[in-house]
Amino acid sequence: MKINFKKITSVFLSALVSASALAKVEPSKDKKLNIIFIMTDDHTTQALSAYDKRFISTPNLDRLANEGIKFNNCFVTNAVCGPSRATILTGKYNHINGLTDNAKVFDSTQVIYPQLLKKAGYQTAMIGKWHLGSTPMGFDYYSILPNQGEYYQPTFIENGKHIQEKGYVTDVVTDKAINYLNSRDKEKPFLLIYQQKAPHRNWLPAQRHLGMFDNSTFEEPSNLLDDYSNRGRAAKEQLMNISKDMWDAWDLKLASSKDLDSIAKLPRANFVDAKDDDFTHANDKTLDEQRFFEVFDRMTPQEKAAWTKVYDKRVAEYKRLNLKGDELTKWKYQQYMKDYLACVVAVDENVGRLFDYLEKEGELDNTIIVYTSDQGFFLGEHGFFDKRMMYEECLRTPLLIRYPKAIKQGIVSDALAMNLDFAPTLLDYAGVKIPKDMQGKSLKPIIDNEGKVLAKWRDAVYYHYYEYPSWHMVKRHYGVRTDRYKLIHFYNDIDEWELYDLAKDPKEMNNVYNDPGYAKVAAMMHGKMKKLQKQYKDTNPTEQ
Ligand code: SGN
Ligand code: CA
Repeated sequence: MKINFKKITSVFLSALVSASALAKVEPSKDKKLNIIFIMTDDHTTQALSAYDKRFISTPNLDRLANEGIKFNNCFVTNAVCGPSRATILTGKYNHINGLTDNAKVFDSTQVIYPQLLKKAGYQTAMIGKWHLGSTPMGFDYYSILPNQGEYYQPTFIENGKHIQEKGYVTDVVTDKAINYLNSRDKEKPFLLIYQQKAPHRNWLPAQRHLGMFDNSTFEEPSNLLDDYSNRGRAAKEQLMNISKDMWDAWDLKLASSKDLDSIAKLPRANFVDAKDDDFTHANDKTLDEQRFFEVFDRMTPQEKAAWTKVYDKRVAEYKRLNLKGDELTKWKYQQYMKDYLACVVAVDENVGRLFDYLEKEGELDNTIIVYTSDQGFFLGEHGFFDKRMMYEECLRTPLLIRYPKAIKQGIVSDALAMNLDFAPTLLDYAGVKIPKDMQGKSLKPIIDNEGKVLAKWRDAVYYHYYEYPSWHMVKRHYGVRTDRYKLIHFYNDIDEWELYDLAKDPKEMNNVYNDPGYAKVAAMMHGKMKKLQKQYKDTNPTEQ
């Protein structure tokens, strides 16, 4: 009889590994772990099947949850792109790191966690969406999308040089990540920050996913047709309503091939460049077709032909149905979901490609992999798209972490986690000292406690949003959320308070701030808010 020693050894070894996982191996004593920080843009938990199975299946992302930890309550400090990124890198609130809104430029002389890892011997790379205005510092290699980036044939700035790439952005960012890992120094641990543009507006799916949801009908949120009664002016006066603020060509892809042909004949000088930070164009629908043409025109002739074949059917349906009012809103919601979700499918596939590469290299289990988004997003809840509001759908962001050497498989945490905690957590796992002035906390003790809340853990999170007036016109506000209540103050050109009882009103339809039955709760929440403002040094919140 032939004995397969190799197999026996590997069975024995894997038994040892799982035994040691339960015994909580100290990762710093082990071979230095690698870190991959994966972040997408505007990917909300409703569109990630580890959290919500109503709309889409994301098997590769779910793998992180099944083989690691899923945080159900991870919240951002400010639900908009640049500010969230600045908080993640510095471990500090935006009034401290200076990047209160997307129009500002990040002061890259500040200490960010990749720099500290680099000093500790890590090779560091930043690939994909950066969106902080300044040049990335603290990286051995960077290849970033300028500003928001483009879906088709994206341009990158690679270690200072502009490079025009071919293909679909989600695939290209992954190609670059894999190429980088291939060329790394295999003797040293690495930090790879891999950040997708998708599924950001204006939701252009990859060629292989065009029309993939054409036969699907998505469940509508119960508050898709919200009339904002029992809420204040902030909810009523925003410009992110599916019914009135989505653009026909740019968002809903309702420019037919004929329209696009005629735009193509106009002199290029007619095209107005609506820059991301220039919100004067934010609701100027006269630019709609031109703006769509600009992104469409990046496609190759074959890509354009495949695109119009699919979307001409949508245009024909739109004309044939000739819907009005609520029926039109519901139809728009379906089209929005089709495009947004198709962009998420490409993200999931590409995360799968990255896992395959790591597995082949034998590095998968030696790498702590974090998955998150810069914030959540509204998928029709309250009739909204976009984010910014301190309401649940965009305050919450996905957080999945896999590292089988020290994280038990399939654990779930309801602890109040924050994007403020990411930097301290990663430094902690890497065995690098966490600077005292970082305002977040390492999540490692919670993870070691199998996700269960610790006696000394925070009981509330603090939020502050500043970008007003700007895109979508969401009023400035700050607030505090505990596991049950949420208190928000909208300020600047308004002075209104909202209080929600999330146990009784999880969809935040009923502001109880002036309800005498909630006076005690309101007082308790004011107390927590004051305490956190002091702790985080945001004591003059209306003065930024
Ligand atoms: C663009 C989008 C907005 C979006 C901002 C910020 N408009 O300006 O809808 O809120 O980005 O997004 S678009 O017409 O150009 O698509 S963020 O994720 O970068 O904060
Ligand atoms: Ca974003």
